[in-house]
Amino acid sequence: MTNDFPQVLTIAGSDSDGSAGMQADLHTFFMHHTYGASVITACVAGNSFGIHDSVSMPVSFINQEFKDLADDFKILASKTGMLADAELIRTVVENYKKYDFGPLVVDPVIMTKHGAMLLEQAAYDTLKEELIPLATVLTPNFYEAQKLADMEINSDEDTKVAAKKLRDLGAKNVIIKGKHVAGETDVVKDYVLLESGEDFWIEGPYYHTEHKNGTGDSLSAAITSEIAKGTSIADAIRIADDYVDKAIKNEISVAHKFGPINHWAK
Ligand code: PXL
Repeated sequence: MTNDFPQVLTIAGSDSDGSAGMQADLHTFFMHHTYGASVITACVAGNSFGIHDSVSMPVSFINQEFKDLADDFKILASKTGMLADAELIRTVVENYKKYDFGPLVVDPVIMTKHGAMLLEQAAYDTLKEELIPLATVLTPNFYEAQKLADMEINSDEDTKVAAKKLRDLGAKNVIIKGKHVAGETDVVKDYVLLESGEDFWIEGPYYHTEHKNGTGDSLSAAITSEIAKGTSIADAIRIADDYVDKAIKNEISVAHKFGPINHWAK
């Protein structure tokens, strides 16, 4: 009986406005009927206009969070989000290797959807060399994929080559989230390359809305939940993509500027 209910873990930063980071993960876990636990790595103060301050948690505190969860819970799948610096990434890697917290979904929070860097160079190297090799699923956006694969992506063929390079870094399965090119097309294409070598595209409409905060966090959190429930990786990714599509399409009115997606959308 103990610990029969599917439990998942987010290892991420807290976003005070509730739209992204750990809060988006927890909304998503809830909507996918999984119980969400959290290892908080950093706290961000911000709102829909932007991020205004952040602090990292001490290593000893993060170690204690992992230990407390390992002592009591049965985590079936985990995900990482914002990991502010190299020491923090190393701490997460050590703890993840020490305990059994299931398959790991790595959302490499390196760059925003608009291409701005969120991680300093030393942290980037640690993420690439130590965390990504642990990934069951890696979920970079277009810019993160370009940076990690060390190449420009200008075509579908390029996307496929980049995904293979990300697999060569050690990630078992990869989804590269597509870029919207203003004025060119209103379709966004995500590319999935599975461990088996099978690959597929997921195409969806581009929605002209500013309520898109937490999109990447929610996609990776939904994949994590589905994996915990025993869904195949391919289906977990499809279900997660569909969830995020609906959550963007059915906008809710919260905050003034770059608002959250709608987790209740059906
Ligand atoms: O969505 C990326 C992200 C992840 N984690 C935290 C954030 C953000 C973006 O604002 O604040 C804590």
